[in-house]
Amino acid sequence: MTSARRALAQVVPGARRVLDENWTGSSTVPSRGLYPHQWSWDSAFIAIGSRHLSVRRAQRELETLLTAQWDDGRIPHIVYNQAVPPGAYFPGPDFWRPSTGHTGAPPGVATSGIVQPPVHALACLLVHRADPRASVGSGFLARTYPRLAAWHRYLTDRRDLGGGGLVAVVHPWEPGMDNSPCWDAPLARVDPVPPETFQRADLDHGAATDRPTDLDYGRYVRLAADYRDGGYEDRPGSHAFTVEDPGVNALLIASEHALAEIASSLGADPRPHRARAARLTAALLDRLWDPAAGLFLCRDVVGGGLIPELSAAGLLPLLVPELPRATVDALLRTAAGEHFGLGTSVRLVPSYDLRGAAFDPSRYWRGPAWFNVNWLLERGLRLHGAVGEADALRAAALEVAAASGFAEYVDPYTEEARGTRDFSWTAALTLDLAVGSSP
Ligand code: 2M8
Repeated sequence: MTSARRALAQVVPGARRVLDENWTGSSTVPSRGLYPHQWSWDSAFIAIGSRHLSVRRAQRELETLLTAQWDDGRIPHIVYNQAVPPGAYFPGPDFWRPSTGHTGAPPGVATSGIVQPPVHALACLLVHRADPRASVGSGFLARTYPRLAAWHRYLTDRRDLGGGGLVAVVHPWEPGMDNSPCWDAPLARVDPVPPETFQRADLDHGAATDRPTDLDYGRYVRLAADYRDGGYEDRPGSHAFTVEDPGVNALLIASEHALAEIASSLGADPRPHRARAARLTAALLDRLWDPAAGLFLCRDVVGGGLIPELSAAGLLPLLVPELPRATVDALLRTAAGEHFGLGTSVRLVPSYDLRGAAFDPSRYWRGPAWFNVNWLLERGLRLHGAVGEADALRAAALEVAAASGFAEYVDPYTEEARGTRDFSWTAALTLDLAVGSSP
């Protein structure tokens, strides 16, 4: 048996086992030990994979998350399982409660107050497509569409903090790439809270060398506490950390296109969604494209200017259907070039510049290869006709996921497992690739 066939034979039962073990009855934890609650973009990726096991379960995953939506439209980045002991994860639910005691979450639901990348409309569309007749029969899209539309409105109306038509994030946890070197300069302006004022739980489950540092955490806590104490208001100029990230905005554009399709299938008008996607695409090109780097960069709204660090988030605009051909070609060259080495020095794209001064092959989002980033890139490559590259990436992802025990992330050179194992989105997205990729 070839290694590709062996990987395929291992991935499907292995992924099913991970997803079954991490299912709680209403959603899936990213990992039983390290992340014992529901995370926003994790659940979107998990549903994309679990739709191949049970469409109803994938629908439930997404709807559990969507019913935790705040009254202003935001979808919180964590929905807490209140049966889990409060010390099992830091920060726990109490951390996010402002002095008024009320967040915008529905009564009885405990959530964080920040957000994560908007992959949800794309996930809902893919879950619908797994069994359109059952989806229509159960009213899945009719129930989720208004919530998804309100979520996108929150992002475009309340989070255009730079005033240029893009969504900004206000905390390094929001783009999902927590300790990316892109945040080093903007975070350096943030006064960390002292380490003795909080108790990390993550180091009980993972090697310290694979995780953010205490100094990082001190700054994460400061930013989250300031946002909470300001009543989660999104006024321009009120956040010490305000960044426009190409990954977040590319995912919003892809999801806005998905929303247009969802609207059409419900007999609603898709044109406002297409128009919003077109405006976001123009703003993305205008504000974040760096021709010299051949990559989209992050914009530091507080400090001003583009951040000169090369992150895999800058390749994610390959998910944007209306990207000009010259920009696509430049991104393909950058992906295969010395900074990301895809198909040349590595088989899976690293999260950060292989040549960057801050590159670390083990430490979380500062170099390791992640399966969600590679799944998104595989999709983007296919969308723009780079079929050979997409096929090679798919084969590598299947092989590495199976060999690593569905690791959270891997060293991009050695492909050895890092972080936790039996990680849900690794299982879900490789299952999706194994079953033949998303239509
Ligand atoms: C990581 O982030 C959380 C905080 O949200 C953490 O470090 O505790 C990130 O990898 C993030 O992208 C992911 O959604 C989350 C759960 O898998 O873990």
